[in-house]
Amino acid sequence: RDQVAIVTGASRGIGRELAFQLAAKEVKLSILGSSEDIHKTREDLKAYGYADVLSFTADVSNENDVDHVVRATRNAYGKIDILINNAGIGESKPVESVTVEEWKKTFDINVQGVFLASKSVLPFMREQKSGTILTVASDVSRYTIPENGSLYTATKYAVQGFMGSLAQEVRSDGIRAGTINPGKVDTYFANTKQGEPRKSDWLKVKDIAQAIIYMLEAPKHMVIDEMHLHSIHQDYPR
Ligand code: NJP
Repeated sequence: RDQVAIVTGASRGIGRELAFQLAAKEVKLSILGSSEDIHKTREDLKAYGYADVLSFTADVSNENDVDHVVRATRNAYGKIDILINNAGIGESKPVESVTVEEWKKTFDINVQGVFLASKSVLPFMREQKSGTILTVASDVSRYTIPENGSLYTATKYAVQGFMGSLAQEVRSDGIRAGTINPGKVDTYFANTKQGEPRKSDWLKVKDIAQAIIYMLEAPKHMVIDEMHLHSIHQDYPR
């Protein structure tokens, strides 16, 4: 009750569903995405009767954008209990056709974005002596995939290392940090559409949002470092 959460990448996919599930638990929300679609999520939440929602067009790889969202959240709600680093991009391409621009952009969003948002909320969480930072990484942050995923995999390995180290750094101030590592989820990821027939046996956004809520609702003295989950139908390379 009375919790305040920032969710990045809530225009669609996992982040949008998570926003609905958190709002249903009366969590006050700040949601952000790089496109105007983020405001549609807020309007839809309001249409469901969830009033405490701020929405921001903000790029997670831009320090000013991220700091603005964090400050505005703290000013509006007085505290920040939860940060969900969910925004992310990725495309499958053989290494020799990945451009340096694509490499940098993917790292900027998937890795620097997690760093910037975590850095920005930490002073407030340290002051409060509490908080939870969860990052949606990927099953590829522990395994590799046979699908031209070198760039995407590299970013998620980086995030896994960052979050593991962060968890150690902040726990003495009562702050928990962890990752959730899904297999294939039916979203709009990599320029696809939600609900495509080929994705019928993939995990659903509801599954991931529910798992994140489970991690958030764990007793405050308990840290779930990593949660790995995948569809029972997914081949699982190790
Ligand atoms: O993807 P999608 P997911 N700044 O494309 C936002 C991970 N994951 O829900 O910017 C701020 O439906 C974008 O909004 P907008 C994955 O790596 C997925 O599947 O307004 N926001 C949208 O809301 C990622 O970390 C699978 O267009 C930015 C959201 O991000 C997380 O799950 C498997 C942004 C993406 O929604 C959520 O992805 C896995 C920016 N610069 C891990 N750029 C999977 N789907 O199979 C994008 O292992 N966004």
